Amino acid sequence: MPAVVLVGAQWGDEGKGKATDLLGGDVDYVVRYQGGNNAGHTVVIGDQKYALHLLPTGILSPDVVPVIGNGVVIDPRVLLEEIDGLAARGISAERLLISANAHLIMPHHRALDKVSERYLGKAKIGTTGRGIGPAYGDKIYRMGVRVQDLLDPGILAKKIEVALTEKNQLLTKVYNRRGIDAGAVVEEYLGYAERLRPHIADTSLVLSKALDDGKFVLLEGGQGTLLDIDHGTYPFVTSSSPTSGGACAGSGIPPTRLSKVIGIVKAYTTRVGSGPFPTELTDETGEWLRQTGAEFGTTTGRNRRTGWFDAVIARYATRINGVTDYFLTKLDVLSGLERIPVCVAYEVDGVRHEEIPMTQTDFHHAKPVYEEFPGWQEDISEAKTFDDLPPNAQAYVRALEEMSGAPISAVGVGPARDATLVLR
Ligand code: 2SA
Ligand code: GDP
Ligand code: MG
Repeated sequence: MPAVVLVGAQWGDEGKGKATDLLGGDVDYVVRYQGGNNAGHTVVIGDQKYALHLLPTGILSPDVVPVIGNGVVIDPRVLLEEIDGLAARGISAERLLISANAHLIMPHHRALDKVSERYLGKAKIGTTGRGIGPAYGDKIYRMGVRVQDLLDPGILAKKIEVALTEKNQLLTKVYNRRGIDAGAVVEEYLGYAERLRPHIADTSLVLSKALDDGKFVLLEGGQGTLLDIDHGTYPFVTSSSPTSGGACAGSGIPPTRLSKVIGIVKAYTTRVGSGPFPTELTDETGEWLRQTGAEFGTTTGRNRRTGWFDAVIARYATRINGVTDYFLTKLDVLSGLERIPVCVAYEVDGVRHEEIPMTQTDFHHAKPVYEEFPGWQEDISEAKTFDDLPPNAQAYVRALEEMSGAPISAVGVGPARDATLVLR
């Protein structure tokens, strides 16, 4: 059986949580492969709403094994809070597997994330403040503390002491903050170790055997293509690889075992944090999209920036991820508009660009070239099939499909699990 990757095609918050949950019934394992508790996936099941940050969405499907892969950075305090929060609502995390190779977010990562953003001032990235960048920085710098270190108190203490010797210099001397006591951190993390121990596993081995046994594995991305550390709008990106290539590195599943890449794309565009966003609307239409689409951060509650659909970005996401199918979400949000502009190309200093410009400087200056589509006035949230959609909504979906370069297999018309039209 195959492994399927699910990726965000824009700047995140496309509705990946809902898409993963929808596939949950057919899937045996759901694997998070990058990011940490910066992610926020909202899933609506009946009258219940769940906001997941670190736990894979598969946690909500009782027959699925949720896996936190090696590519994730884990804040154990947040993970345990999330597990306890779900337990209070009757959802067990007993099946959860956590890679022994995943890295831990430490208190100094959270502290450094916040102070470095303040230090950057107007040039700030607009991070979620969860310590993501500093944790990945230490991983690459080979100074990280891994999940498996929780199993060896001596190693854990040594690693924390070494890390804090350097980081406390930074916190106190450069940023003028209070230092962090290594002994207290060791004690705190040894407490987490007790609870996490039963979940720690060699997850790449588990997944390899599962695939050999014919199980269906879904790799669930956080954030989105344009927030990828390599392929996104650097430096206004997250510090990991949400794109499909990252799914292999972050899970230990080789590329030859992937059969499909499902791109999740919103019928318009949003972004949280700083950085270029050519189709951004800073007027009342943008505010209308924010309110109608409930575009507020699932993790931080921040206002999401909003704008029209950008087909240049969708084409880019198709290419970078090798998208085989798209799930188009939030079409219902656009109901009631007279006309719907779609960005088909950019203009930079009078020159038309069909692709994202090579340099970030040009991308910052990119002006969208719009093609307008007629809107529809009907409420489409009760539609059950594609044919139930008004002709203009059908034409809009077909146009996005044509421009994106990959087939749209499903269309979301509401937050609920069943508010989905399956096209093929
Ligand atoms: P970080 O914290 O280092 O990963 O921030 C770097 C950039 O990545 C963006 N980022 C996100 N963008 C959209 N959604 C995300 N998850 C939450 C959500 C965001 C929230 O689901 O709504 O609640 O604010 C997410 N996580 C990281 C971030 O805004 C920076 O631009
Ligand atoms: P993720 O980070 O990609 O999982 O997305 P988020 O959960 O952060 O944000 C997507 C939001 O859109 C969530 O509140 C979902 O419940 C909601 N949503 C998903 N699909 C649809 C849809 O088709 N229509 C509407 N109206 N809302 C949707
Ligand atoms: Mg989100």
